Amino acid sequence: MNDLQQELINTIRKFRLDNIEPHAEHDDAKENFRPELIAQLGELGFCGITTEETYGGAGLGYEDYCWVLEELAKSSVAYAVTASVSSMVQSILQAYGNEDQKKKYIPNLASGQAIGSFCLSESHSGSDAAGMKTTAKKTDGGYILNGSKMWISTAGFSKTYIVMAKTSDNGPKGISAFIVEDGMEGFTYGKQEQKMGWRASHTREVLFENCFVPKENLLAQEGMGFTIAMSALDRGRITIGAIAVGLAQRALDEAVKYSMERQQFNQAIFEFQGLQWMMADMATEIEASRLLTLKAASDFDAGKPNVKLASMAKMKATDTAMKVTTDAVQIHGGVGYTKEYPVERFMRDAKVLQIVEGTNQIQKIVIGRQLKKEYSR
Ligand code: COS
Repeated sequence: MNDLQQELINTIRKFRLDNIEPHAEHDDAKENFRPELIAQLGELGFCGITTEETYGGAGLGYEDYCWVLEELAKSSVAYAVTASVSSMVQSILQAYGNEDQKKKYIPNLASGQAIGSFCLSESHSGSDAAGMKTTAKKTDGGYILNGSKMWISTAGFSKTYIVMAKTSDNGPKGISAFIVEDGMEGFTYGKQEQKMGWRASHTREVLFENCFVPKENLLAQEGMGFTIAMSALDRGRITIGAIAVGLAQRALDEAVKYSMERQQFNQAIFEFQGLQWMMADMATEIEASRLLTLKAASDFDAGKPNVKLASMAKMKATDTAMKVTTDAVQIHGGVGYTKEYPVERFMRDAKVLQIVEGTNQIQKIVIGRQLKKEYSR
C-alpha cells in the first residue's frame, strides 16, 4: 500500500465511523437509505475515484479504489455497493459514451450529486443475461422502450440508468445500451424488494411503458449493449471482491475482539486452540482474497484487464466473506445470533455478494471458458 492509498483509507475510515457506523443498525432495521451520505462521499472525492479528472473524477486506479471500498464496506456494504455501482455507470459512460454524453452525465455522478444504476437483469433472465425481453424499437428521433428490469440497486434514488434492451433478435449481438433518466415519460419504478441483507440499499424493479429515449442516449452503436454490460461487469466484479474483503475483515476484527474478552472455563475463549485455528483460517482466507482482488485491479490499471482474474477475485472473496461472517457468528455464540452484535448483519449482507454481478457459478463458467481459450492456443 502506498502513501496515497493510506491517506484515502484514513479519510474514508473517519467518514464511516462518524457518519455511517452510528446509524448502520437502525438503517438496516428500517431499510433506511441516506442519499446525503453519497453526496458527502462525493464532496470528499470518493464517488468518482477511477473517473478521469476532466469529468470531475479523481483519475485514480482500481487498486486505489479497492482500498477505499474495502474500508467503506467495514461499516456498510449497502453504501459501498451504491458507490461501486454508480462508479460502474461512470466507467461505462467514460469507455463508450460520446463527448456530449460524458459531459452531460459523468460530472454529477462523480460529485455524488446523482447516483447511477445498472439495468441488465430481468425476471426471466438473470444468469442468462442475453435472454432479456425488454425491447427498444427505433422510431423518429429515438427509441421506444418496453419491458422491465429486476433487482436494480438504488432504483428510485438514482438519476441515471444504463439500460440494456433488444434492438433486434440477434441474441447478444441484438442488445443495445441506453442512458435513461429519472423522470422520462414511460419510465417508472415497481415494487421494492424486501431483502435478507443490504437492507439500507433499496432494490427495485424498473418499468418501461412506451418510454421514449432520444437517439442521443444510445451508447456507442446498436448491438454493442451486451459487450458494454460484460466489460463493465469485469470491473464491477473486482469492486465486489474488494467490498467482500472489507466485510470479512470487519467480521474477523469483531470475532477476535469478542473472543479475547469473553471468559468461559476461567479463560478468554480466544485461548482455546479450536477457536484460534478458526480465526487463523479466517485471516488467511481474507489475505488471499485481498491479494487476488488487488492483483485483478492492478492488472486492470496496467492496461491488461484480466477477465479470469476478475471472476476469480469475485468468487474467492465473496465465498470467503460468507464463510468468515458465518464463523464470526459462531465464535460469538448465542449473542452472535442477536442484534446486540453486528455480526448477524454481516452474515446476512455476505450472502448476496455470492449472487450479484454474476453468481459464483457464473464466475466458474467465465473462468472455465478462459482456461479453454488459454489451453487451446
Ligand atoms: N468483455 C467484453 N465482451 C464480452 C465479454 C467480456 N467479458 N464477455 C462476452 N462478451 C461479448 C462478446 O463480444 C461475445 O461475442 P463474440 O462471440 O463475438 O466473442 C458476446 O458478448 C456474447 O458472449 P457469450 O457467447 O459468452 O455470451 P453468453 O450468452 O454465453 O453469456 C455469460 C456469457 C454467462 C458469461 C454472461 O451471460 C454473464 O456474465 N451472465 C451473468 C450476468 C450477470 O452478471 N448479471 C448480474 C447483473 S448485475 S447484478
